[in-house]
Amino acid sequence: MANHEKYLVTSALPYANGPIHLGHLAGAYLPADIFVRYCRLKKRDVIYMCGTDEHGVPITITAEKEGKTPQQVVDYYYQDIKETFRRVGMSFDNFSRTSRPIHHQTAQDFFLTLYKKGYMEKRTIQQFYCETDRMFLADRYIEGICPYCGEPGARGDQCEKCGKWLEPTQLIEPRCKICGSKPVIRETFHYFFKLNEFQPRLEAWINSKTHWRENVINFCKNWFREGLEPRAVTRDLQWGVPVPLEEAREKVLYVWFEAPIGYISATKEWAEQIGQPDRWKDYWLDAENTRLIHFIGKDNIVFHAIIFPAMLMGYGGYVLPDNVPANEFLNLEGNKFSTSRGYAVWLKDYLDKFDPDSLRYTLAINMPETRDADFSWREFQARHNNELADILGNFVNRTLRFVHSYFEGKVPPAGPLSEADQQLQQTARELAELVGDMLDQFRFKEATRLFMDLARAANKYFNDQEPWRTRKSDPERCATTLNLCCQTTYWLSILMEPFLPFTSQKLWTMLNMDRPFAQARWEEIGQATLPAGHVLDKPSILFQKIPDEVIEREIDRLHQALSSEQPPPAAAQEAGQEQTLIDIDTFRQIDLRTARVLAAEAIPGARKLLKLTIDLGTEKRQLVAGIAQHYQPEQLVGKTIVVVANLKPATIRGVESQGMLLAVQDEDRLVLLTTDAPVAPGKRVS
Ligand code: B3M
Ligand code: ZN
Repeated sequence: MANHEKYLVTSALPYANGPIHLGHLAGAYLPADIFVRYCRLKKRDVIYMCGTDEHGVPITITAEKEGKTPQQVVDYYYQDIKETFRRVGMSFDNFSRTSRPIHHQTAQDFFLTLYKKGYMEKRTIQQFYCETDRMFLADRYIEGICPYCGEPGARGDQCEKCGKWLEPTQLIEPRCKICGSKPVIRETFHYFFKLNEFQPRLEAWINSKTHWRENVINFCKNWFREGLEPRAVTRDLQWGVPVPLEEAREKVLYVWFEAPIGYISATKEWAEQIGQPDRWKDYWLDAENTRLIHFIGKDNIVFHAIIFPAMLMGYGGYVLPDNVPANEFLNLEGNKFSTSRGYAVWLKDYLDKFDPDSLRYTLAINMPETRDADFSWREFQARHNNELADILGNFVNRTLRFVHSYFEGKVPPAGPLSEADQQLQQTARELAELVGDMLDQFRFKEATRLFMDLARAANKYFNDQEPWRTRKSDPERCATTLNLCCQTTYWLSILMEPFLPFTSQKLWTMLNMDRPFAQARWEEIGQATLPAGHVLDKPSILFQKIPDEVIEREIDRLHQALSSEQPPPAAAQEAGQEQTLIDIDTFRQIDLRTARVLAAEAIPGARKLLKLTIDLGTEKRQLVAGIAQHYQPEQLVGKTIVVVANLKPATIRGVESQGMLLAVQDEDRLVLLTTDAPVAPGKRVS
C-alpha cells in the first residue's frame, strides 16, 4: 500500500428519481469537481466517486406516480443524470449506481459484519400498515400533522417546516401517502444499529475536527447533546438491498444505511474497471495516508458525519472522513426550489441554451458555503457579460489578436524584464498559491474571485504597457509585453481549469499546445513556459454576451411556475396518466375563498404580471398573478375572484404575493374563476 498522501473524494449520490437542477449542482457536486480538478493539477493521488442512489421510497413513490416499475425509473434517471453531469463537466472517476450487484454485495457484507460483531439488535415494533395497499409503510409513506408545529403534510421521518425528526407514530391524523387512507398499527421486527454505543468515540473524533465548517460541528454536537439512539436499518419494502438473514429475507436494508456504502462499492467497481481489483483498498483501508472528503448538502450531515462514520468504526479498518464540507442551500430568485411545482432551473434545460462554464462560475462565486445563497438570472447575465466576457475573454482576445496582427501569430521574444513584467509574474505566482490555499480550505467563493484577479491584473498590465504605442516607439518592449501576455494566457488556462474546464480547453487549443492538458501543472503558473516563436492558433471569442431578452424569457418562465400551479406536462395528460386521488381531508387543507378585487396595476418590467389588492372579507391582501396578457387592470377592479388563501407567501419580481388566484387555461386564453352570482368577499369555497 503506497504510503503517500491520497485523496478519496465523494459527492452525495443523487436519487435516480428526477432530473438534476441548479440547486443540486451548487450543493454537493460543483465544489467537489473544482477541488478534484485542482488536486489533479497539483498531481495529487486523487479519485472521485459518485453514482445514483436507486433505492428507498423516493424511488418507489416516483414509480407509482409515473406508473412505472422502480427499475424502469432508475434505469431512465441513471442515464439522464449521468449525461447531464457529463455536459456540465463533472469529472468523476466512476459514476456508479446502487442497484448493481457489487453494491448489494458490499452493503450486505457491511450489515452482516456489524450484525456478527453485535452492533445490531433485533426489535419488535409497532408500525403503520396500509390495508388498502397491503404493505407496511416506511416513514416517507406516511403524512400527517406535525406534533411539534402543527404543520400539515409532515413526513413520517421529518417535518420539513420545523425540521424535527419524527417517529411516524407521533404524527397527528396519519395518512398513507399512496392512497390517503388511515393506516393501522401492526407488529413487525427490524434490526437496529447500536449507534448509541459509538457516541463517546464519535464525540472525541468530531472534537478533533477543528478545521471543519462550524455548521457541521454544531449540528453533530446537537445530536450528541440529545443522545444518539439505536437506529432501524431495515425496512418492510420490496425494492432495495435484501437483508442477508434468512429470517428477514422479506425485508430490505434502509436506504440511508446502504447508500453511503455506495461510495465504497463505486470504488471497488472503479478498481475492477482499471484492472486492479484490490486498488480500492489503497484508499478505503489506508486510514494513515488517505483523506476521505464527503461533499454533501446540509440535509445529509447526520448520515455522513455521524451514522456512516459509526458504521465504518464498527466494521473496523476503514478510513474515516477527513472532512465533510456540507453546503447550505441555493435558492432561486429569492424562493426555494420546488420540483413538485416546476419551480426550478433544470440543468439539462440550462445546458441546451447556455454555456456550462458561465453557470459553474456564477454558482462558484456565490456558493452557499456557510449560508444559503440565491441564484438570479440577472446576476448570472452580469457575471457572464461583465466578468467572463469583459475581463477574462477580453484579455485573452486582445492578446491573441495583437500577436496575430503584429507578430505573425507567434509568441514574441522577451527582452529584459521590467519591474512591471516581474510584478505580473509575481502576482500570478501569489494568486496561484492563494487560490490553492482557498481550495484546500473549501472556500470556493474566495478561490473563484482570486482566480479572476489574475485576469484583472493582466488587463491592467496590458493597458499600462500600451503595446499599441510601443509597437512603433520601442518594438523590443512591445514584444516583451506580448510575451508576458502570452505567458499569462497560458497561466490562466491552468488557473481557471477547476472552475471553467470547457473554457480552459478552448484556450489550450487556441494556444496550440502540443501536449494534452493532463500534463499541465499548477506550479507552471508564473513561470515562463511558452517558448518564443511558438505558433498560436486563431483566437475566437470565449464568451458571447447574453442579451436582456434571453434573460427576460427565463425570468418569465419561473414566474409562470410561481404564480400558477404548473399544469402537468402535456405528455402526462396525453398519456392519460391517472390523476393522484386525494381524500376529502386532504382537499380540505386548501383554504379557498372568494375575494373582491380592490385595485390592479402592472409591475414595472414584468410584462405578464399584475399586482392586485384584494378584499378577503376580514383583511386586505396583495397578490401577484400572471394574467397581464389576458386582462387590463381596469377590467379587474370590483370583480369577485376565487383565491387560495393559505398558500405560503412568495416573492415574485420583488413583490410579495400573499396567495394565488384561480384561473383556467383554455388554449391561448386564460379565464378567471368567479362566482355565478354576487357573493361577499372572504366566503369559504367548499
Ligand atoms: N440520495 C440524496 C439527498 O438526500 C441522497 C444522498 C445519498 S448520499 C449517500 O441529497
Ligand atoms: Zn395506502
